[in-house]
Amino acid sequence: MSKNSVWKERTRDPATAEMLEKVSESDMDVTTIWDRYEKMQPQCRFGELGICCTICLQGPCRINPFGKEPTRGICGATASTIVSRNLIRRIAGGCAAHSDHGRHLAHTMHALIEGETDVYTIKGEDKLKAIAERVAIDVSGKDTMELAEEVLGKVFEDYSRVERETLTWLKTTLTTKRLEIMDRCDVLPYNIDASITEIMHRTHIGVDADPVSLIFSGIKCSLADLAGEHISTDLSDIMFGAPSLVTTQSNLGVLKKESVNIAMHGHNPVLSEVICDVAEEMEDAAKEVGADGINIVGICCTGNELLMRRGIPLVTNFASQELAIMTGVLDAMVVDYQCIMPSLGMWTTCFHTKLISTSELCRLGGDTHIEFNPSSAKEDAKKIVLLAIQSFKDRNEEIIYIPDVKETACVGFSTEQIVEILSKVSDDPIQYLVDKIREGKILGIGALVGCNNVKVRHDHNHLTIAEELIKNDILVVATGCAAGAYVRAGLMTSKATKDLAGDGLKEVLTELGEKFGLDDPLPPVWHMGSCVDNSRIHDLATMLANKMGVDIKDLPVVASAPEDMSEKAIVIGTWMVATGWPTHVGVLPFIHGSPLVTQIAEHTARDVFGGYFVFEENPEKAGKRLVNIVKNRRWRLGIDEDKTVAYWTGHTAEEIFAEKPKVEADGGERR
Ligand code: NFS
Ligand code: SF4
Repeated sequence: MSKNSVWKERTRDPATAEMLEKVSESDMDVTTIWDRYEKMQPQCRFGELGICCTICLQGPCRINPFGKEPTRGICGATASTIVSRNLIRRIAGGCAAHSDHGRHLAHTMHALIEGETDVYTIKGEDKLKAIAERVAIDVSGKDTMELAEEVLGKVFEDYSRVERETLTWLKTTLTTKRLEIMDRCDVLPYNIDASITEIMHRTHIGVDADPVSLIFSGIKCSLADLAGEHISTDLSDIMFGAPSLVTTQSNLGVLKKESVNIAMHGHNPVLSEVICDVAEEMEDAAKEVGADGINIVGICCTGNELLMRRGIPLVTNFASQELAIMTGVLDAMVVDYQCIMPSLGMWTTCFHTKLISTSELCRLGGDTHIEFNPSSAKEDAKKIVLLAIQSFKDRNEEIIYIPDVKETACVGFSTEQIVEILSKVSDDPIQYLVDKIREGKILGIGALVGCNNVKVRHDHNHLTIAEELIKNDILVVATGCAAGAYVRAGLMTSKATKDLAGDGLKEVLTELGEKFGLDDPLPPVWHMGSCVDNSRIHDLATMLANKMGVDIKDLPVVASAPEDMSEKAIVIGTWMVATGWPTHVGVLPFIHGSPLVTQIAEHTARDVFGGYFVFEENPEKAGKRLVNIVKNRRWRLGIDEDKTVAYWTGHTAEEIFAEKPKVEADGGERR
């Protein structure tokens, strides 16, 4: 057994394993997420099954999962009521996080338009125009600021509408067929905030006890979340530009001993974009303290935003965030909000690293709080960078250890960039993709998204499933910490295409790479951004569906959150199912205490929306199952023959489904 094999059981990332070993050898009084997970064992089974209720103070109430007493909570709530209420409160939590992120971008853009800040500009004029046209604004004769103001007006409307009209960011981003289904099910939200409030109200003691209506209000809120995510992506692209291809390096090895290292961690690009600009101007100040300059790196989705737009290296994803501090060269960890471990305060008190919180929403023990506001953005950013520079002087040279692990990655696959790449090979870019899918060069598309979860080996599920998909000619698009795993593991390289992709996929990626002016194939995993940028994946699928004249539920696509952890992952999974994606999760959500809710997630959802959840903890099995789902959907579309079905029925798919799309909107594929 190699020296750090025990650490390799915890993670598939060599840099993380190396640092875990370092932690074990040190006498620092710190614990990692893995240590704390071990101390937490055994975890509560009632909680795991979702049948513990603390909604009112008569509880906690726990239902006996074996059918014995107690079968109801003190108020009379059944297991299914409790599971549904807990589930949709998580959905509301995820929606709140994403949509509040969108709102903060909207407020920043408002400050820009009102002239309250001169730090931000409209870098994505084309995107602004495209969005304005999409949301039915007459663009003729209007200048950039007028358009921005009108688009922003529509954004604020989606957060505050009184009339029962569907959210603009859903009406203009869903297929017609999807809108019909949603309308029929009465799950089209009119106001993002109201959807969250409605859930908190419904789940209060003594309101909704019907699991089905509870779940449907959860679906409505998940659609509000999709709108909130889409708004976040759109406004970020308007202010900071839509990402385009950029090559960079990632993993802990990008930290530099000689530089002032600043990690930008969290989710919202409004702060990190300014920090990058300001840092460029403050190089001299860094040199004055003996550094050779300022090295900005990213963690989690703020990291993904910077990676996509600026090629800033991603240093870790969620699970390994603490270990960046262990290197002894991280001079500041600057956080906005979401997925920031509360343990960072403990870590930074043991090291010289300054933990700088910047949002009133997110304070941590041991932090230095420098509140960041759009109107004083530059001054705030300067204070933050200066603190990092001063912190450089406090380093303890003796403990410095940077693993020599980094990987190259080609990232920046916004939908705009994808269309541009495809336009090099065809006048009808999306049709090219459709043709390759029909020819079977690309079997389908796999969206690999979501978090790390310490319950599974770090990055292992992400990598195992991606490798299985690309081997089977399924193009992978990725966001969030899944993308963080691929970027650090070398799956976003030409080499990965050459070594790991199936022949058909390799052929297409090679053609695209060459025609786009790269000497090498495009990578087999396309980084589409942060978690709110799942809206980009939604747009890509919608474009494909519209081009093929079908709905997303008919497309040969699958989604997976192999290491799902957060409420945000739950809400994303929910809208993906509702928009027609078969959606795998590798860590079970807390719903299995209710056979009814589990059945809705796995089966009823399929009947109603065409999408459904696939629960599978084994990543090898999950990968194979996802490949089979893609093949099954190809067969249903009439693209491929399925020999088994032909054998048993004596008919081809064409004959079974006389007209296209093959299955009625409220039908759905059967296993
Ligand atoms: Ni998504 Fe991004 Fe990572 Fe999960 Fe957290 S950082 S918003 S929630 S853990 S992928
Ligand atoms: Fe118990 Fe009902 Fe109160 Fe929940 S709401 S804690 S089930 S009494």
